[in-house]
Amino acid sequence: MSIKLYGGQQTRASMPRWYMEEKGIAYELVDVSIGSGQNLQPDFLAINPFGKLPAMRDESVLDASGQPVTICESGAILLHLAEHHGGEIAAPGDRSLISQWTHFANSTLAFAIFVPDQKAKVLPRLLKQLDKQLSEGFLVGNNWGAADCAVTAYLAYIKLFFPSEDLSAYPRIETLITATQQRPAYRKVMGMG
Ligand SMILES: N[C@@H](CCC(=O)N[C@@H](CS)C(=O)NCC(=O)O)C(=O)O
Repeated sequence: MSIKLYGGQQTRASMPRWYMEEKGIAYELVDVSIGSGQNLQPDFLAINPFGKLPAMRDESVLDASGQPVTICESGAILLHLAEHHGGEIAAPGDRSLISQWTHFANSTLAFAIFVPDQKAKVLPRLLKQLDKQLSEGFLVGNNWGAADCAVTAYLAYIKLFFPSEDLSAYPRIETLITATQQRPAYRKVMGMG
């Protein structure tokens, strides 16, 4: 199999994995246990010297020295998949927009969800705008893609990590989270049975 995704239970590997499951992209999952410190062993550090999950090796895409590309960072992996396997780049600007959304999800939205003072000050503003934007369709182009995957995964984290969070002011976000939690591909990668 040309794609190896290195991931572990309850890591951000679920994001690129969800994307590949939804898009029918074949991959091999290599389970790396953080609990037992496998991510810090030489075998895995050769894949990602930072010892972080997820990481991915794609034998169908080569780097400048002709080697299979090996990358880390869930957002970069999603963009790579969108470009090389998901057929998402219909116009040059699509790559820029997908990059914008994966960065937004992994930095701006993630900080607003998980950093306590940001959660109070910034999250409501982001959710209000996302609620509006989600009513306008997919985030990039006319099909579900990497941008939707990244942003939706973080929105769903809100209910996962803060189950009593009241999202009733953002009805489209609530609907999206509920619908996402029912998707077989999402349930599979999140270990929801
Ligand atoms: N921004 C990175 C975060 C990567 C990250 O922090 N991964 C966690 C699991 S979700 C990890 O590998 N933790 C193990 C450690 O830091 O030792 C991404 O989105 O890929």
